[in-house]
Amino acid sequence: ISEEEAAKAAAAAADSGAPTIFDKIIAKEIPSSIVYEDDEVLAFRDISPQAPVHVLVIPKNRDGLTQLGKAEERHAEILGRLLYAAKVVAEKEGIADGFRVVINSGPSACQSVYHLHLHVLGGRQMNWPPG
Ligand code: IU
Repeated sequence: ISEEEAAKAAAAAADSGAPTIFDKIIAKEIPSSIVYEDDEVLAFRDISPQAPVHVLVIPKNRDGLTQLGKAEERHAEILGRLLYAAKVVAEKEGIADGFRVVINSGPSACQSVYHLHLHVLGGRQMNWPPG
């Protein structure tokens, strides 16, 4: 499908709280290209990369974090770990001197998978404003 169709589909996706494909990636039932992993965090290459480096950083235990907009104070620690893992990923990928971290939260931000994830993007000039 085209980029526009993908964006429309993402905008229409809803936060149902149902399990997502990321659970299968965490369980390694679906293969992924893992860049970094620890007890709480998994980072793997996005299947549809938007830059030479495009890695998703996710909590292994979603624990209600379907989207950033649903975060509660008890999530503060894992949110910090995810952000720190993004920096570790950037270093591992050789883009620590310039990279972008994006979180799409909710339909109007075109979130399509309702398991909180950070996009780590780099390896090219990133432009501003984002689309
Ligand atoms: P979004 O922020 O929810 O729109 O991002 C979801 C991302 O998950 C998007 O960039 C997809 O390409 C990516 N992705 C993936 O890497 N593997 C998958 O099996 C699926 C989506 I579904």
